[in-house]
Amino acid sequence: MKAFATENIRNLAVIGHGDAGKTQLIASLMYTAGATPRWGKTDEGTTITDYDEDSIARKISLNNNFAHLEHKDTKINLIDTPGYAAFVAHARPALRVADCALVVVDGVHGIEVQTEKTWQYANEFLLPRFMVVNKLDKEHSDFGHALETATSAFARSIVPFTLPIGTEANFKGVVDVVHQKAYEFDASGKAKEIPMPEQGRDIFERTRERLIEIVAESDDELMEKYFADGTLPEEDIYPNLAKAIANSKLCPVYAVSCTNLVGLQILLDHIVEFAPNPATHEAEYGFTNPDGAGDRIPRKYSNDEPFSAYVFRTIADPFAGRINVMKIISGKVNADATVFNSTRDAQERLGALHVINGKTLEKVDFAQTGDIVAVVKLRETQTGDTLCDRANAIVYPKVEYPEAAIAFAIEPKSRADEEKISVALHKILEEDPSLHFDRDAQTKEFILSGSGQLHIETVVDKLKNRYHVEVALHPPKVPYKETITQQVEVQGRHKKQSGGRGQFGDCKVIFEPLERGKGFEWVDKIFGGAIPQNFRPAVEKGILEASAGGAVAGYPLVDFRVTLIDGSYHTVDSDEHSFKAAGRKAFRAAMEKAKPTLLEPIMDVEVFTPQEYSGDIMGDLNSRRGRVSGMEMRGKQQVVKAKVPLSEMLDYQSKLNSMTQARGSYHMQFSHYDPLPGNLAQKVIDEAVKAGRVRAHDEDE
Ligand SMILES: Nc1nc2c(ncn2[C@@H]2O[C@H](COP(=O)(O)OP(=O)(O)OP(=O)(O)O)[C@@H](O)[C@H]2O)c(=O)[nH]1
Ligand SMILES: [Mg+2]
Repeated sequence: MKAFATENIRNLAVIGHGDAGKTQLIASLMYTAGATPRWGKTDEGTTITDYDEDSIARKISLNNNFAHLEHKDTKINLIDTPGYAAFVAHARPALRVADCALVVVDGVHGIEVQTEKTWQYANEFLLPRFMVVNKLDKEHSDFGHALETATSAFARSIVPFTLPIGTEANFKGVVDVVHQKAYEFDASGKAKEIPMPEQGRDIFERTRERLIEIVAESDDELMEKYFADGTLPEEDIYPNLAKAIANSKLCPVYAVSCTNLVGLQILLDHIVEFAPNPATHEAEYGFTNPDGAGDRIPRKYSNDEPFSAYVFRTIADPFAGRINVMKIISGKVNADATVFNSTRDAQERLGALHVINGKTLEKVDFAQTGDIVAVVKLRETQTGDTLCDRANAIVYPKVEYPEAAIAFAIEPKSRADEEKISVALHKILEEDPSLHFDRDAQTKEFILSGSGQLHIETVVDKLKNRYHVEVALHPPKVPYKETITQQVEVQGRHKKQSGGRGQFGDCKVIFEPLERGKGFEWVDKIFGGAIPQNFRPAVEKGILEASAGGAVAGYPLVDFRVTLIDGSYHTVDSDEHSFKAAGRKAFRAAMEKAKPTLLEPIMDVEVFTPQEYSGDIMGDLNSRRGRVSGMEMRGKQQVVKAKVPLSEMLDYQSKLNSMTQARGSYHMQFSHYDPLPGNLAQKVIDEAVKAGRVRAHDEDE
């Protein structure tokens, strides 16, 4: 692979909703450009970027992967990102290092939930955008409709740079609106110029007019020229279109079919001509110290600046070992260079540098500003780290991932599995910053948290297939709580006589239920000195401690008030310890009579779905004890809002996928606690007893 100057590099993060065809687009672009002799297909599991067995088996991308091609003396680096809800957060580091986002839209469905989400991510990183409307060979595909959904969803000028010739099965060519030419494509994706078609002439003219307007609006002088002549010379149009794109004023749209290789060569031409190169950025900002501490320093994208690079992906390769992928932000770097990891204050020797195509690494001698390269087997470097010149240290801010949404306990199946699990999980975590791993101090269980059930399931698969560690996946834990339903008055009396000084504490208290969310209240209503002032907090403490272990199933008791009304003490034998014990006894006595019950968390749920499935979704939510509270349209998506118990939502993602053919998505957050219905409560209690979480009332002291 030859070296490319910064101006001749394009870094594109391919983003969009799951199934839009991102992985196929990259495979088809590679084939069209002649970068691969064989045309990879997602349906056959032969694409460059979905190479790992989990992706092939599930037919979805699970993490960021890479491909690059050469077109018109330009190196185009393509980062394939996942569009599936559980993995879509990986698009963030890809967008962080890309110089342009390539948004892939399904030509049948138009803009979908994850298209919007990844678009928001791209906004965060202030990224210019290209858009591809894909699958225009398919029945019911509609370029105009897809474009409409885009313009109504996003605030910027979204204008076709190519228009389709023919529809569905007859989609055979495109009109290049910018250069005013028409093309057809042969079986290998090569463009052949044809006469401009008469059909659709009006749309073409309107679109071109709009482009010229956008160019005119970008500059006062051009505006005057435009008013005087009614148009602009070609030499003013092209560079100013590129500028409008780089300034995020304009998003060009391309009509393509990845399965028929229609429109792709023109897309490549336009990427070279109009997509920003890395040096288009004015500067990147870092800090002198990790975690954003110290001075803020600008760094230009230039070979003349000191070396710096941001590591945005780690791959645990079973053969090569740990692969770190970085974007060179400034300077030049040679293979075998010694660099400084400024995030960890450590020296690293780079070894060989590589460019990446899927699982294939190819050695290069050096890399320049703007390029994306991989290094193997660094000692300490991880995703999110900065590598740089020690004398000119800089630390770039890390890309943040969203919080984990769900936690599962996993249990190694055998002793051997237990021994291997930590090492294996450590490697998986290096690859996946959206995953978290804890060990519960009390139960000794391994807790994995991630973005959804599917996410955790892929981790379990990886443990098994790649690291030969077998684990059982336990259902996620629901944080139940307990409360009381009746007011009771009880006595707690603790008395022990065993030679020497005895123990004595005695209290009379009233327990009463409080409203949901009130927690715990303590009221001291003792008049006089039935219990000395200094022992009363011990009673409260004893009750609180006991309430943490619950009354029926070991969950914390909440929403109750305790009023201390009377008691007695002994001048010699009474002490704090005795009154704490009295408090605990009062608690237990109260639980015998106050009719304790279980509370369950209720979630606010929003489901996004194509309209045709909303009936099924509501029916299903009802069967999950949910209460649908509203419906609205957002773009082309129907949003169903409901309150649903958390315990009913644990398997929701997979059900939603099967109901909507993977086109629905949802999010939820905690709303409030409600009483758990009797039959379900009994189940939870039985389980708690079986798990040994409810202790028999020990006659302590
Ligand atoms: N008819 C038709 N099908 C296409 C086209 N492009 C992709 N597909 C199909 O769409 C499906 C999804 O393609 P992928 O490339 O895996 O989609 P993706 O966007 O990478 O999906 P995720 O990785 O899950 O986000 C596959 O079955 C492809 O064959 C196209 O131009 N026309
Ligand atoms: Mg994919």
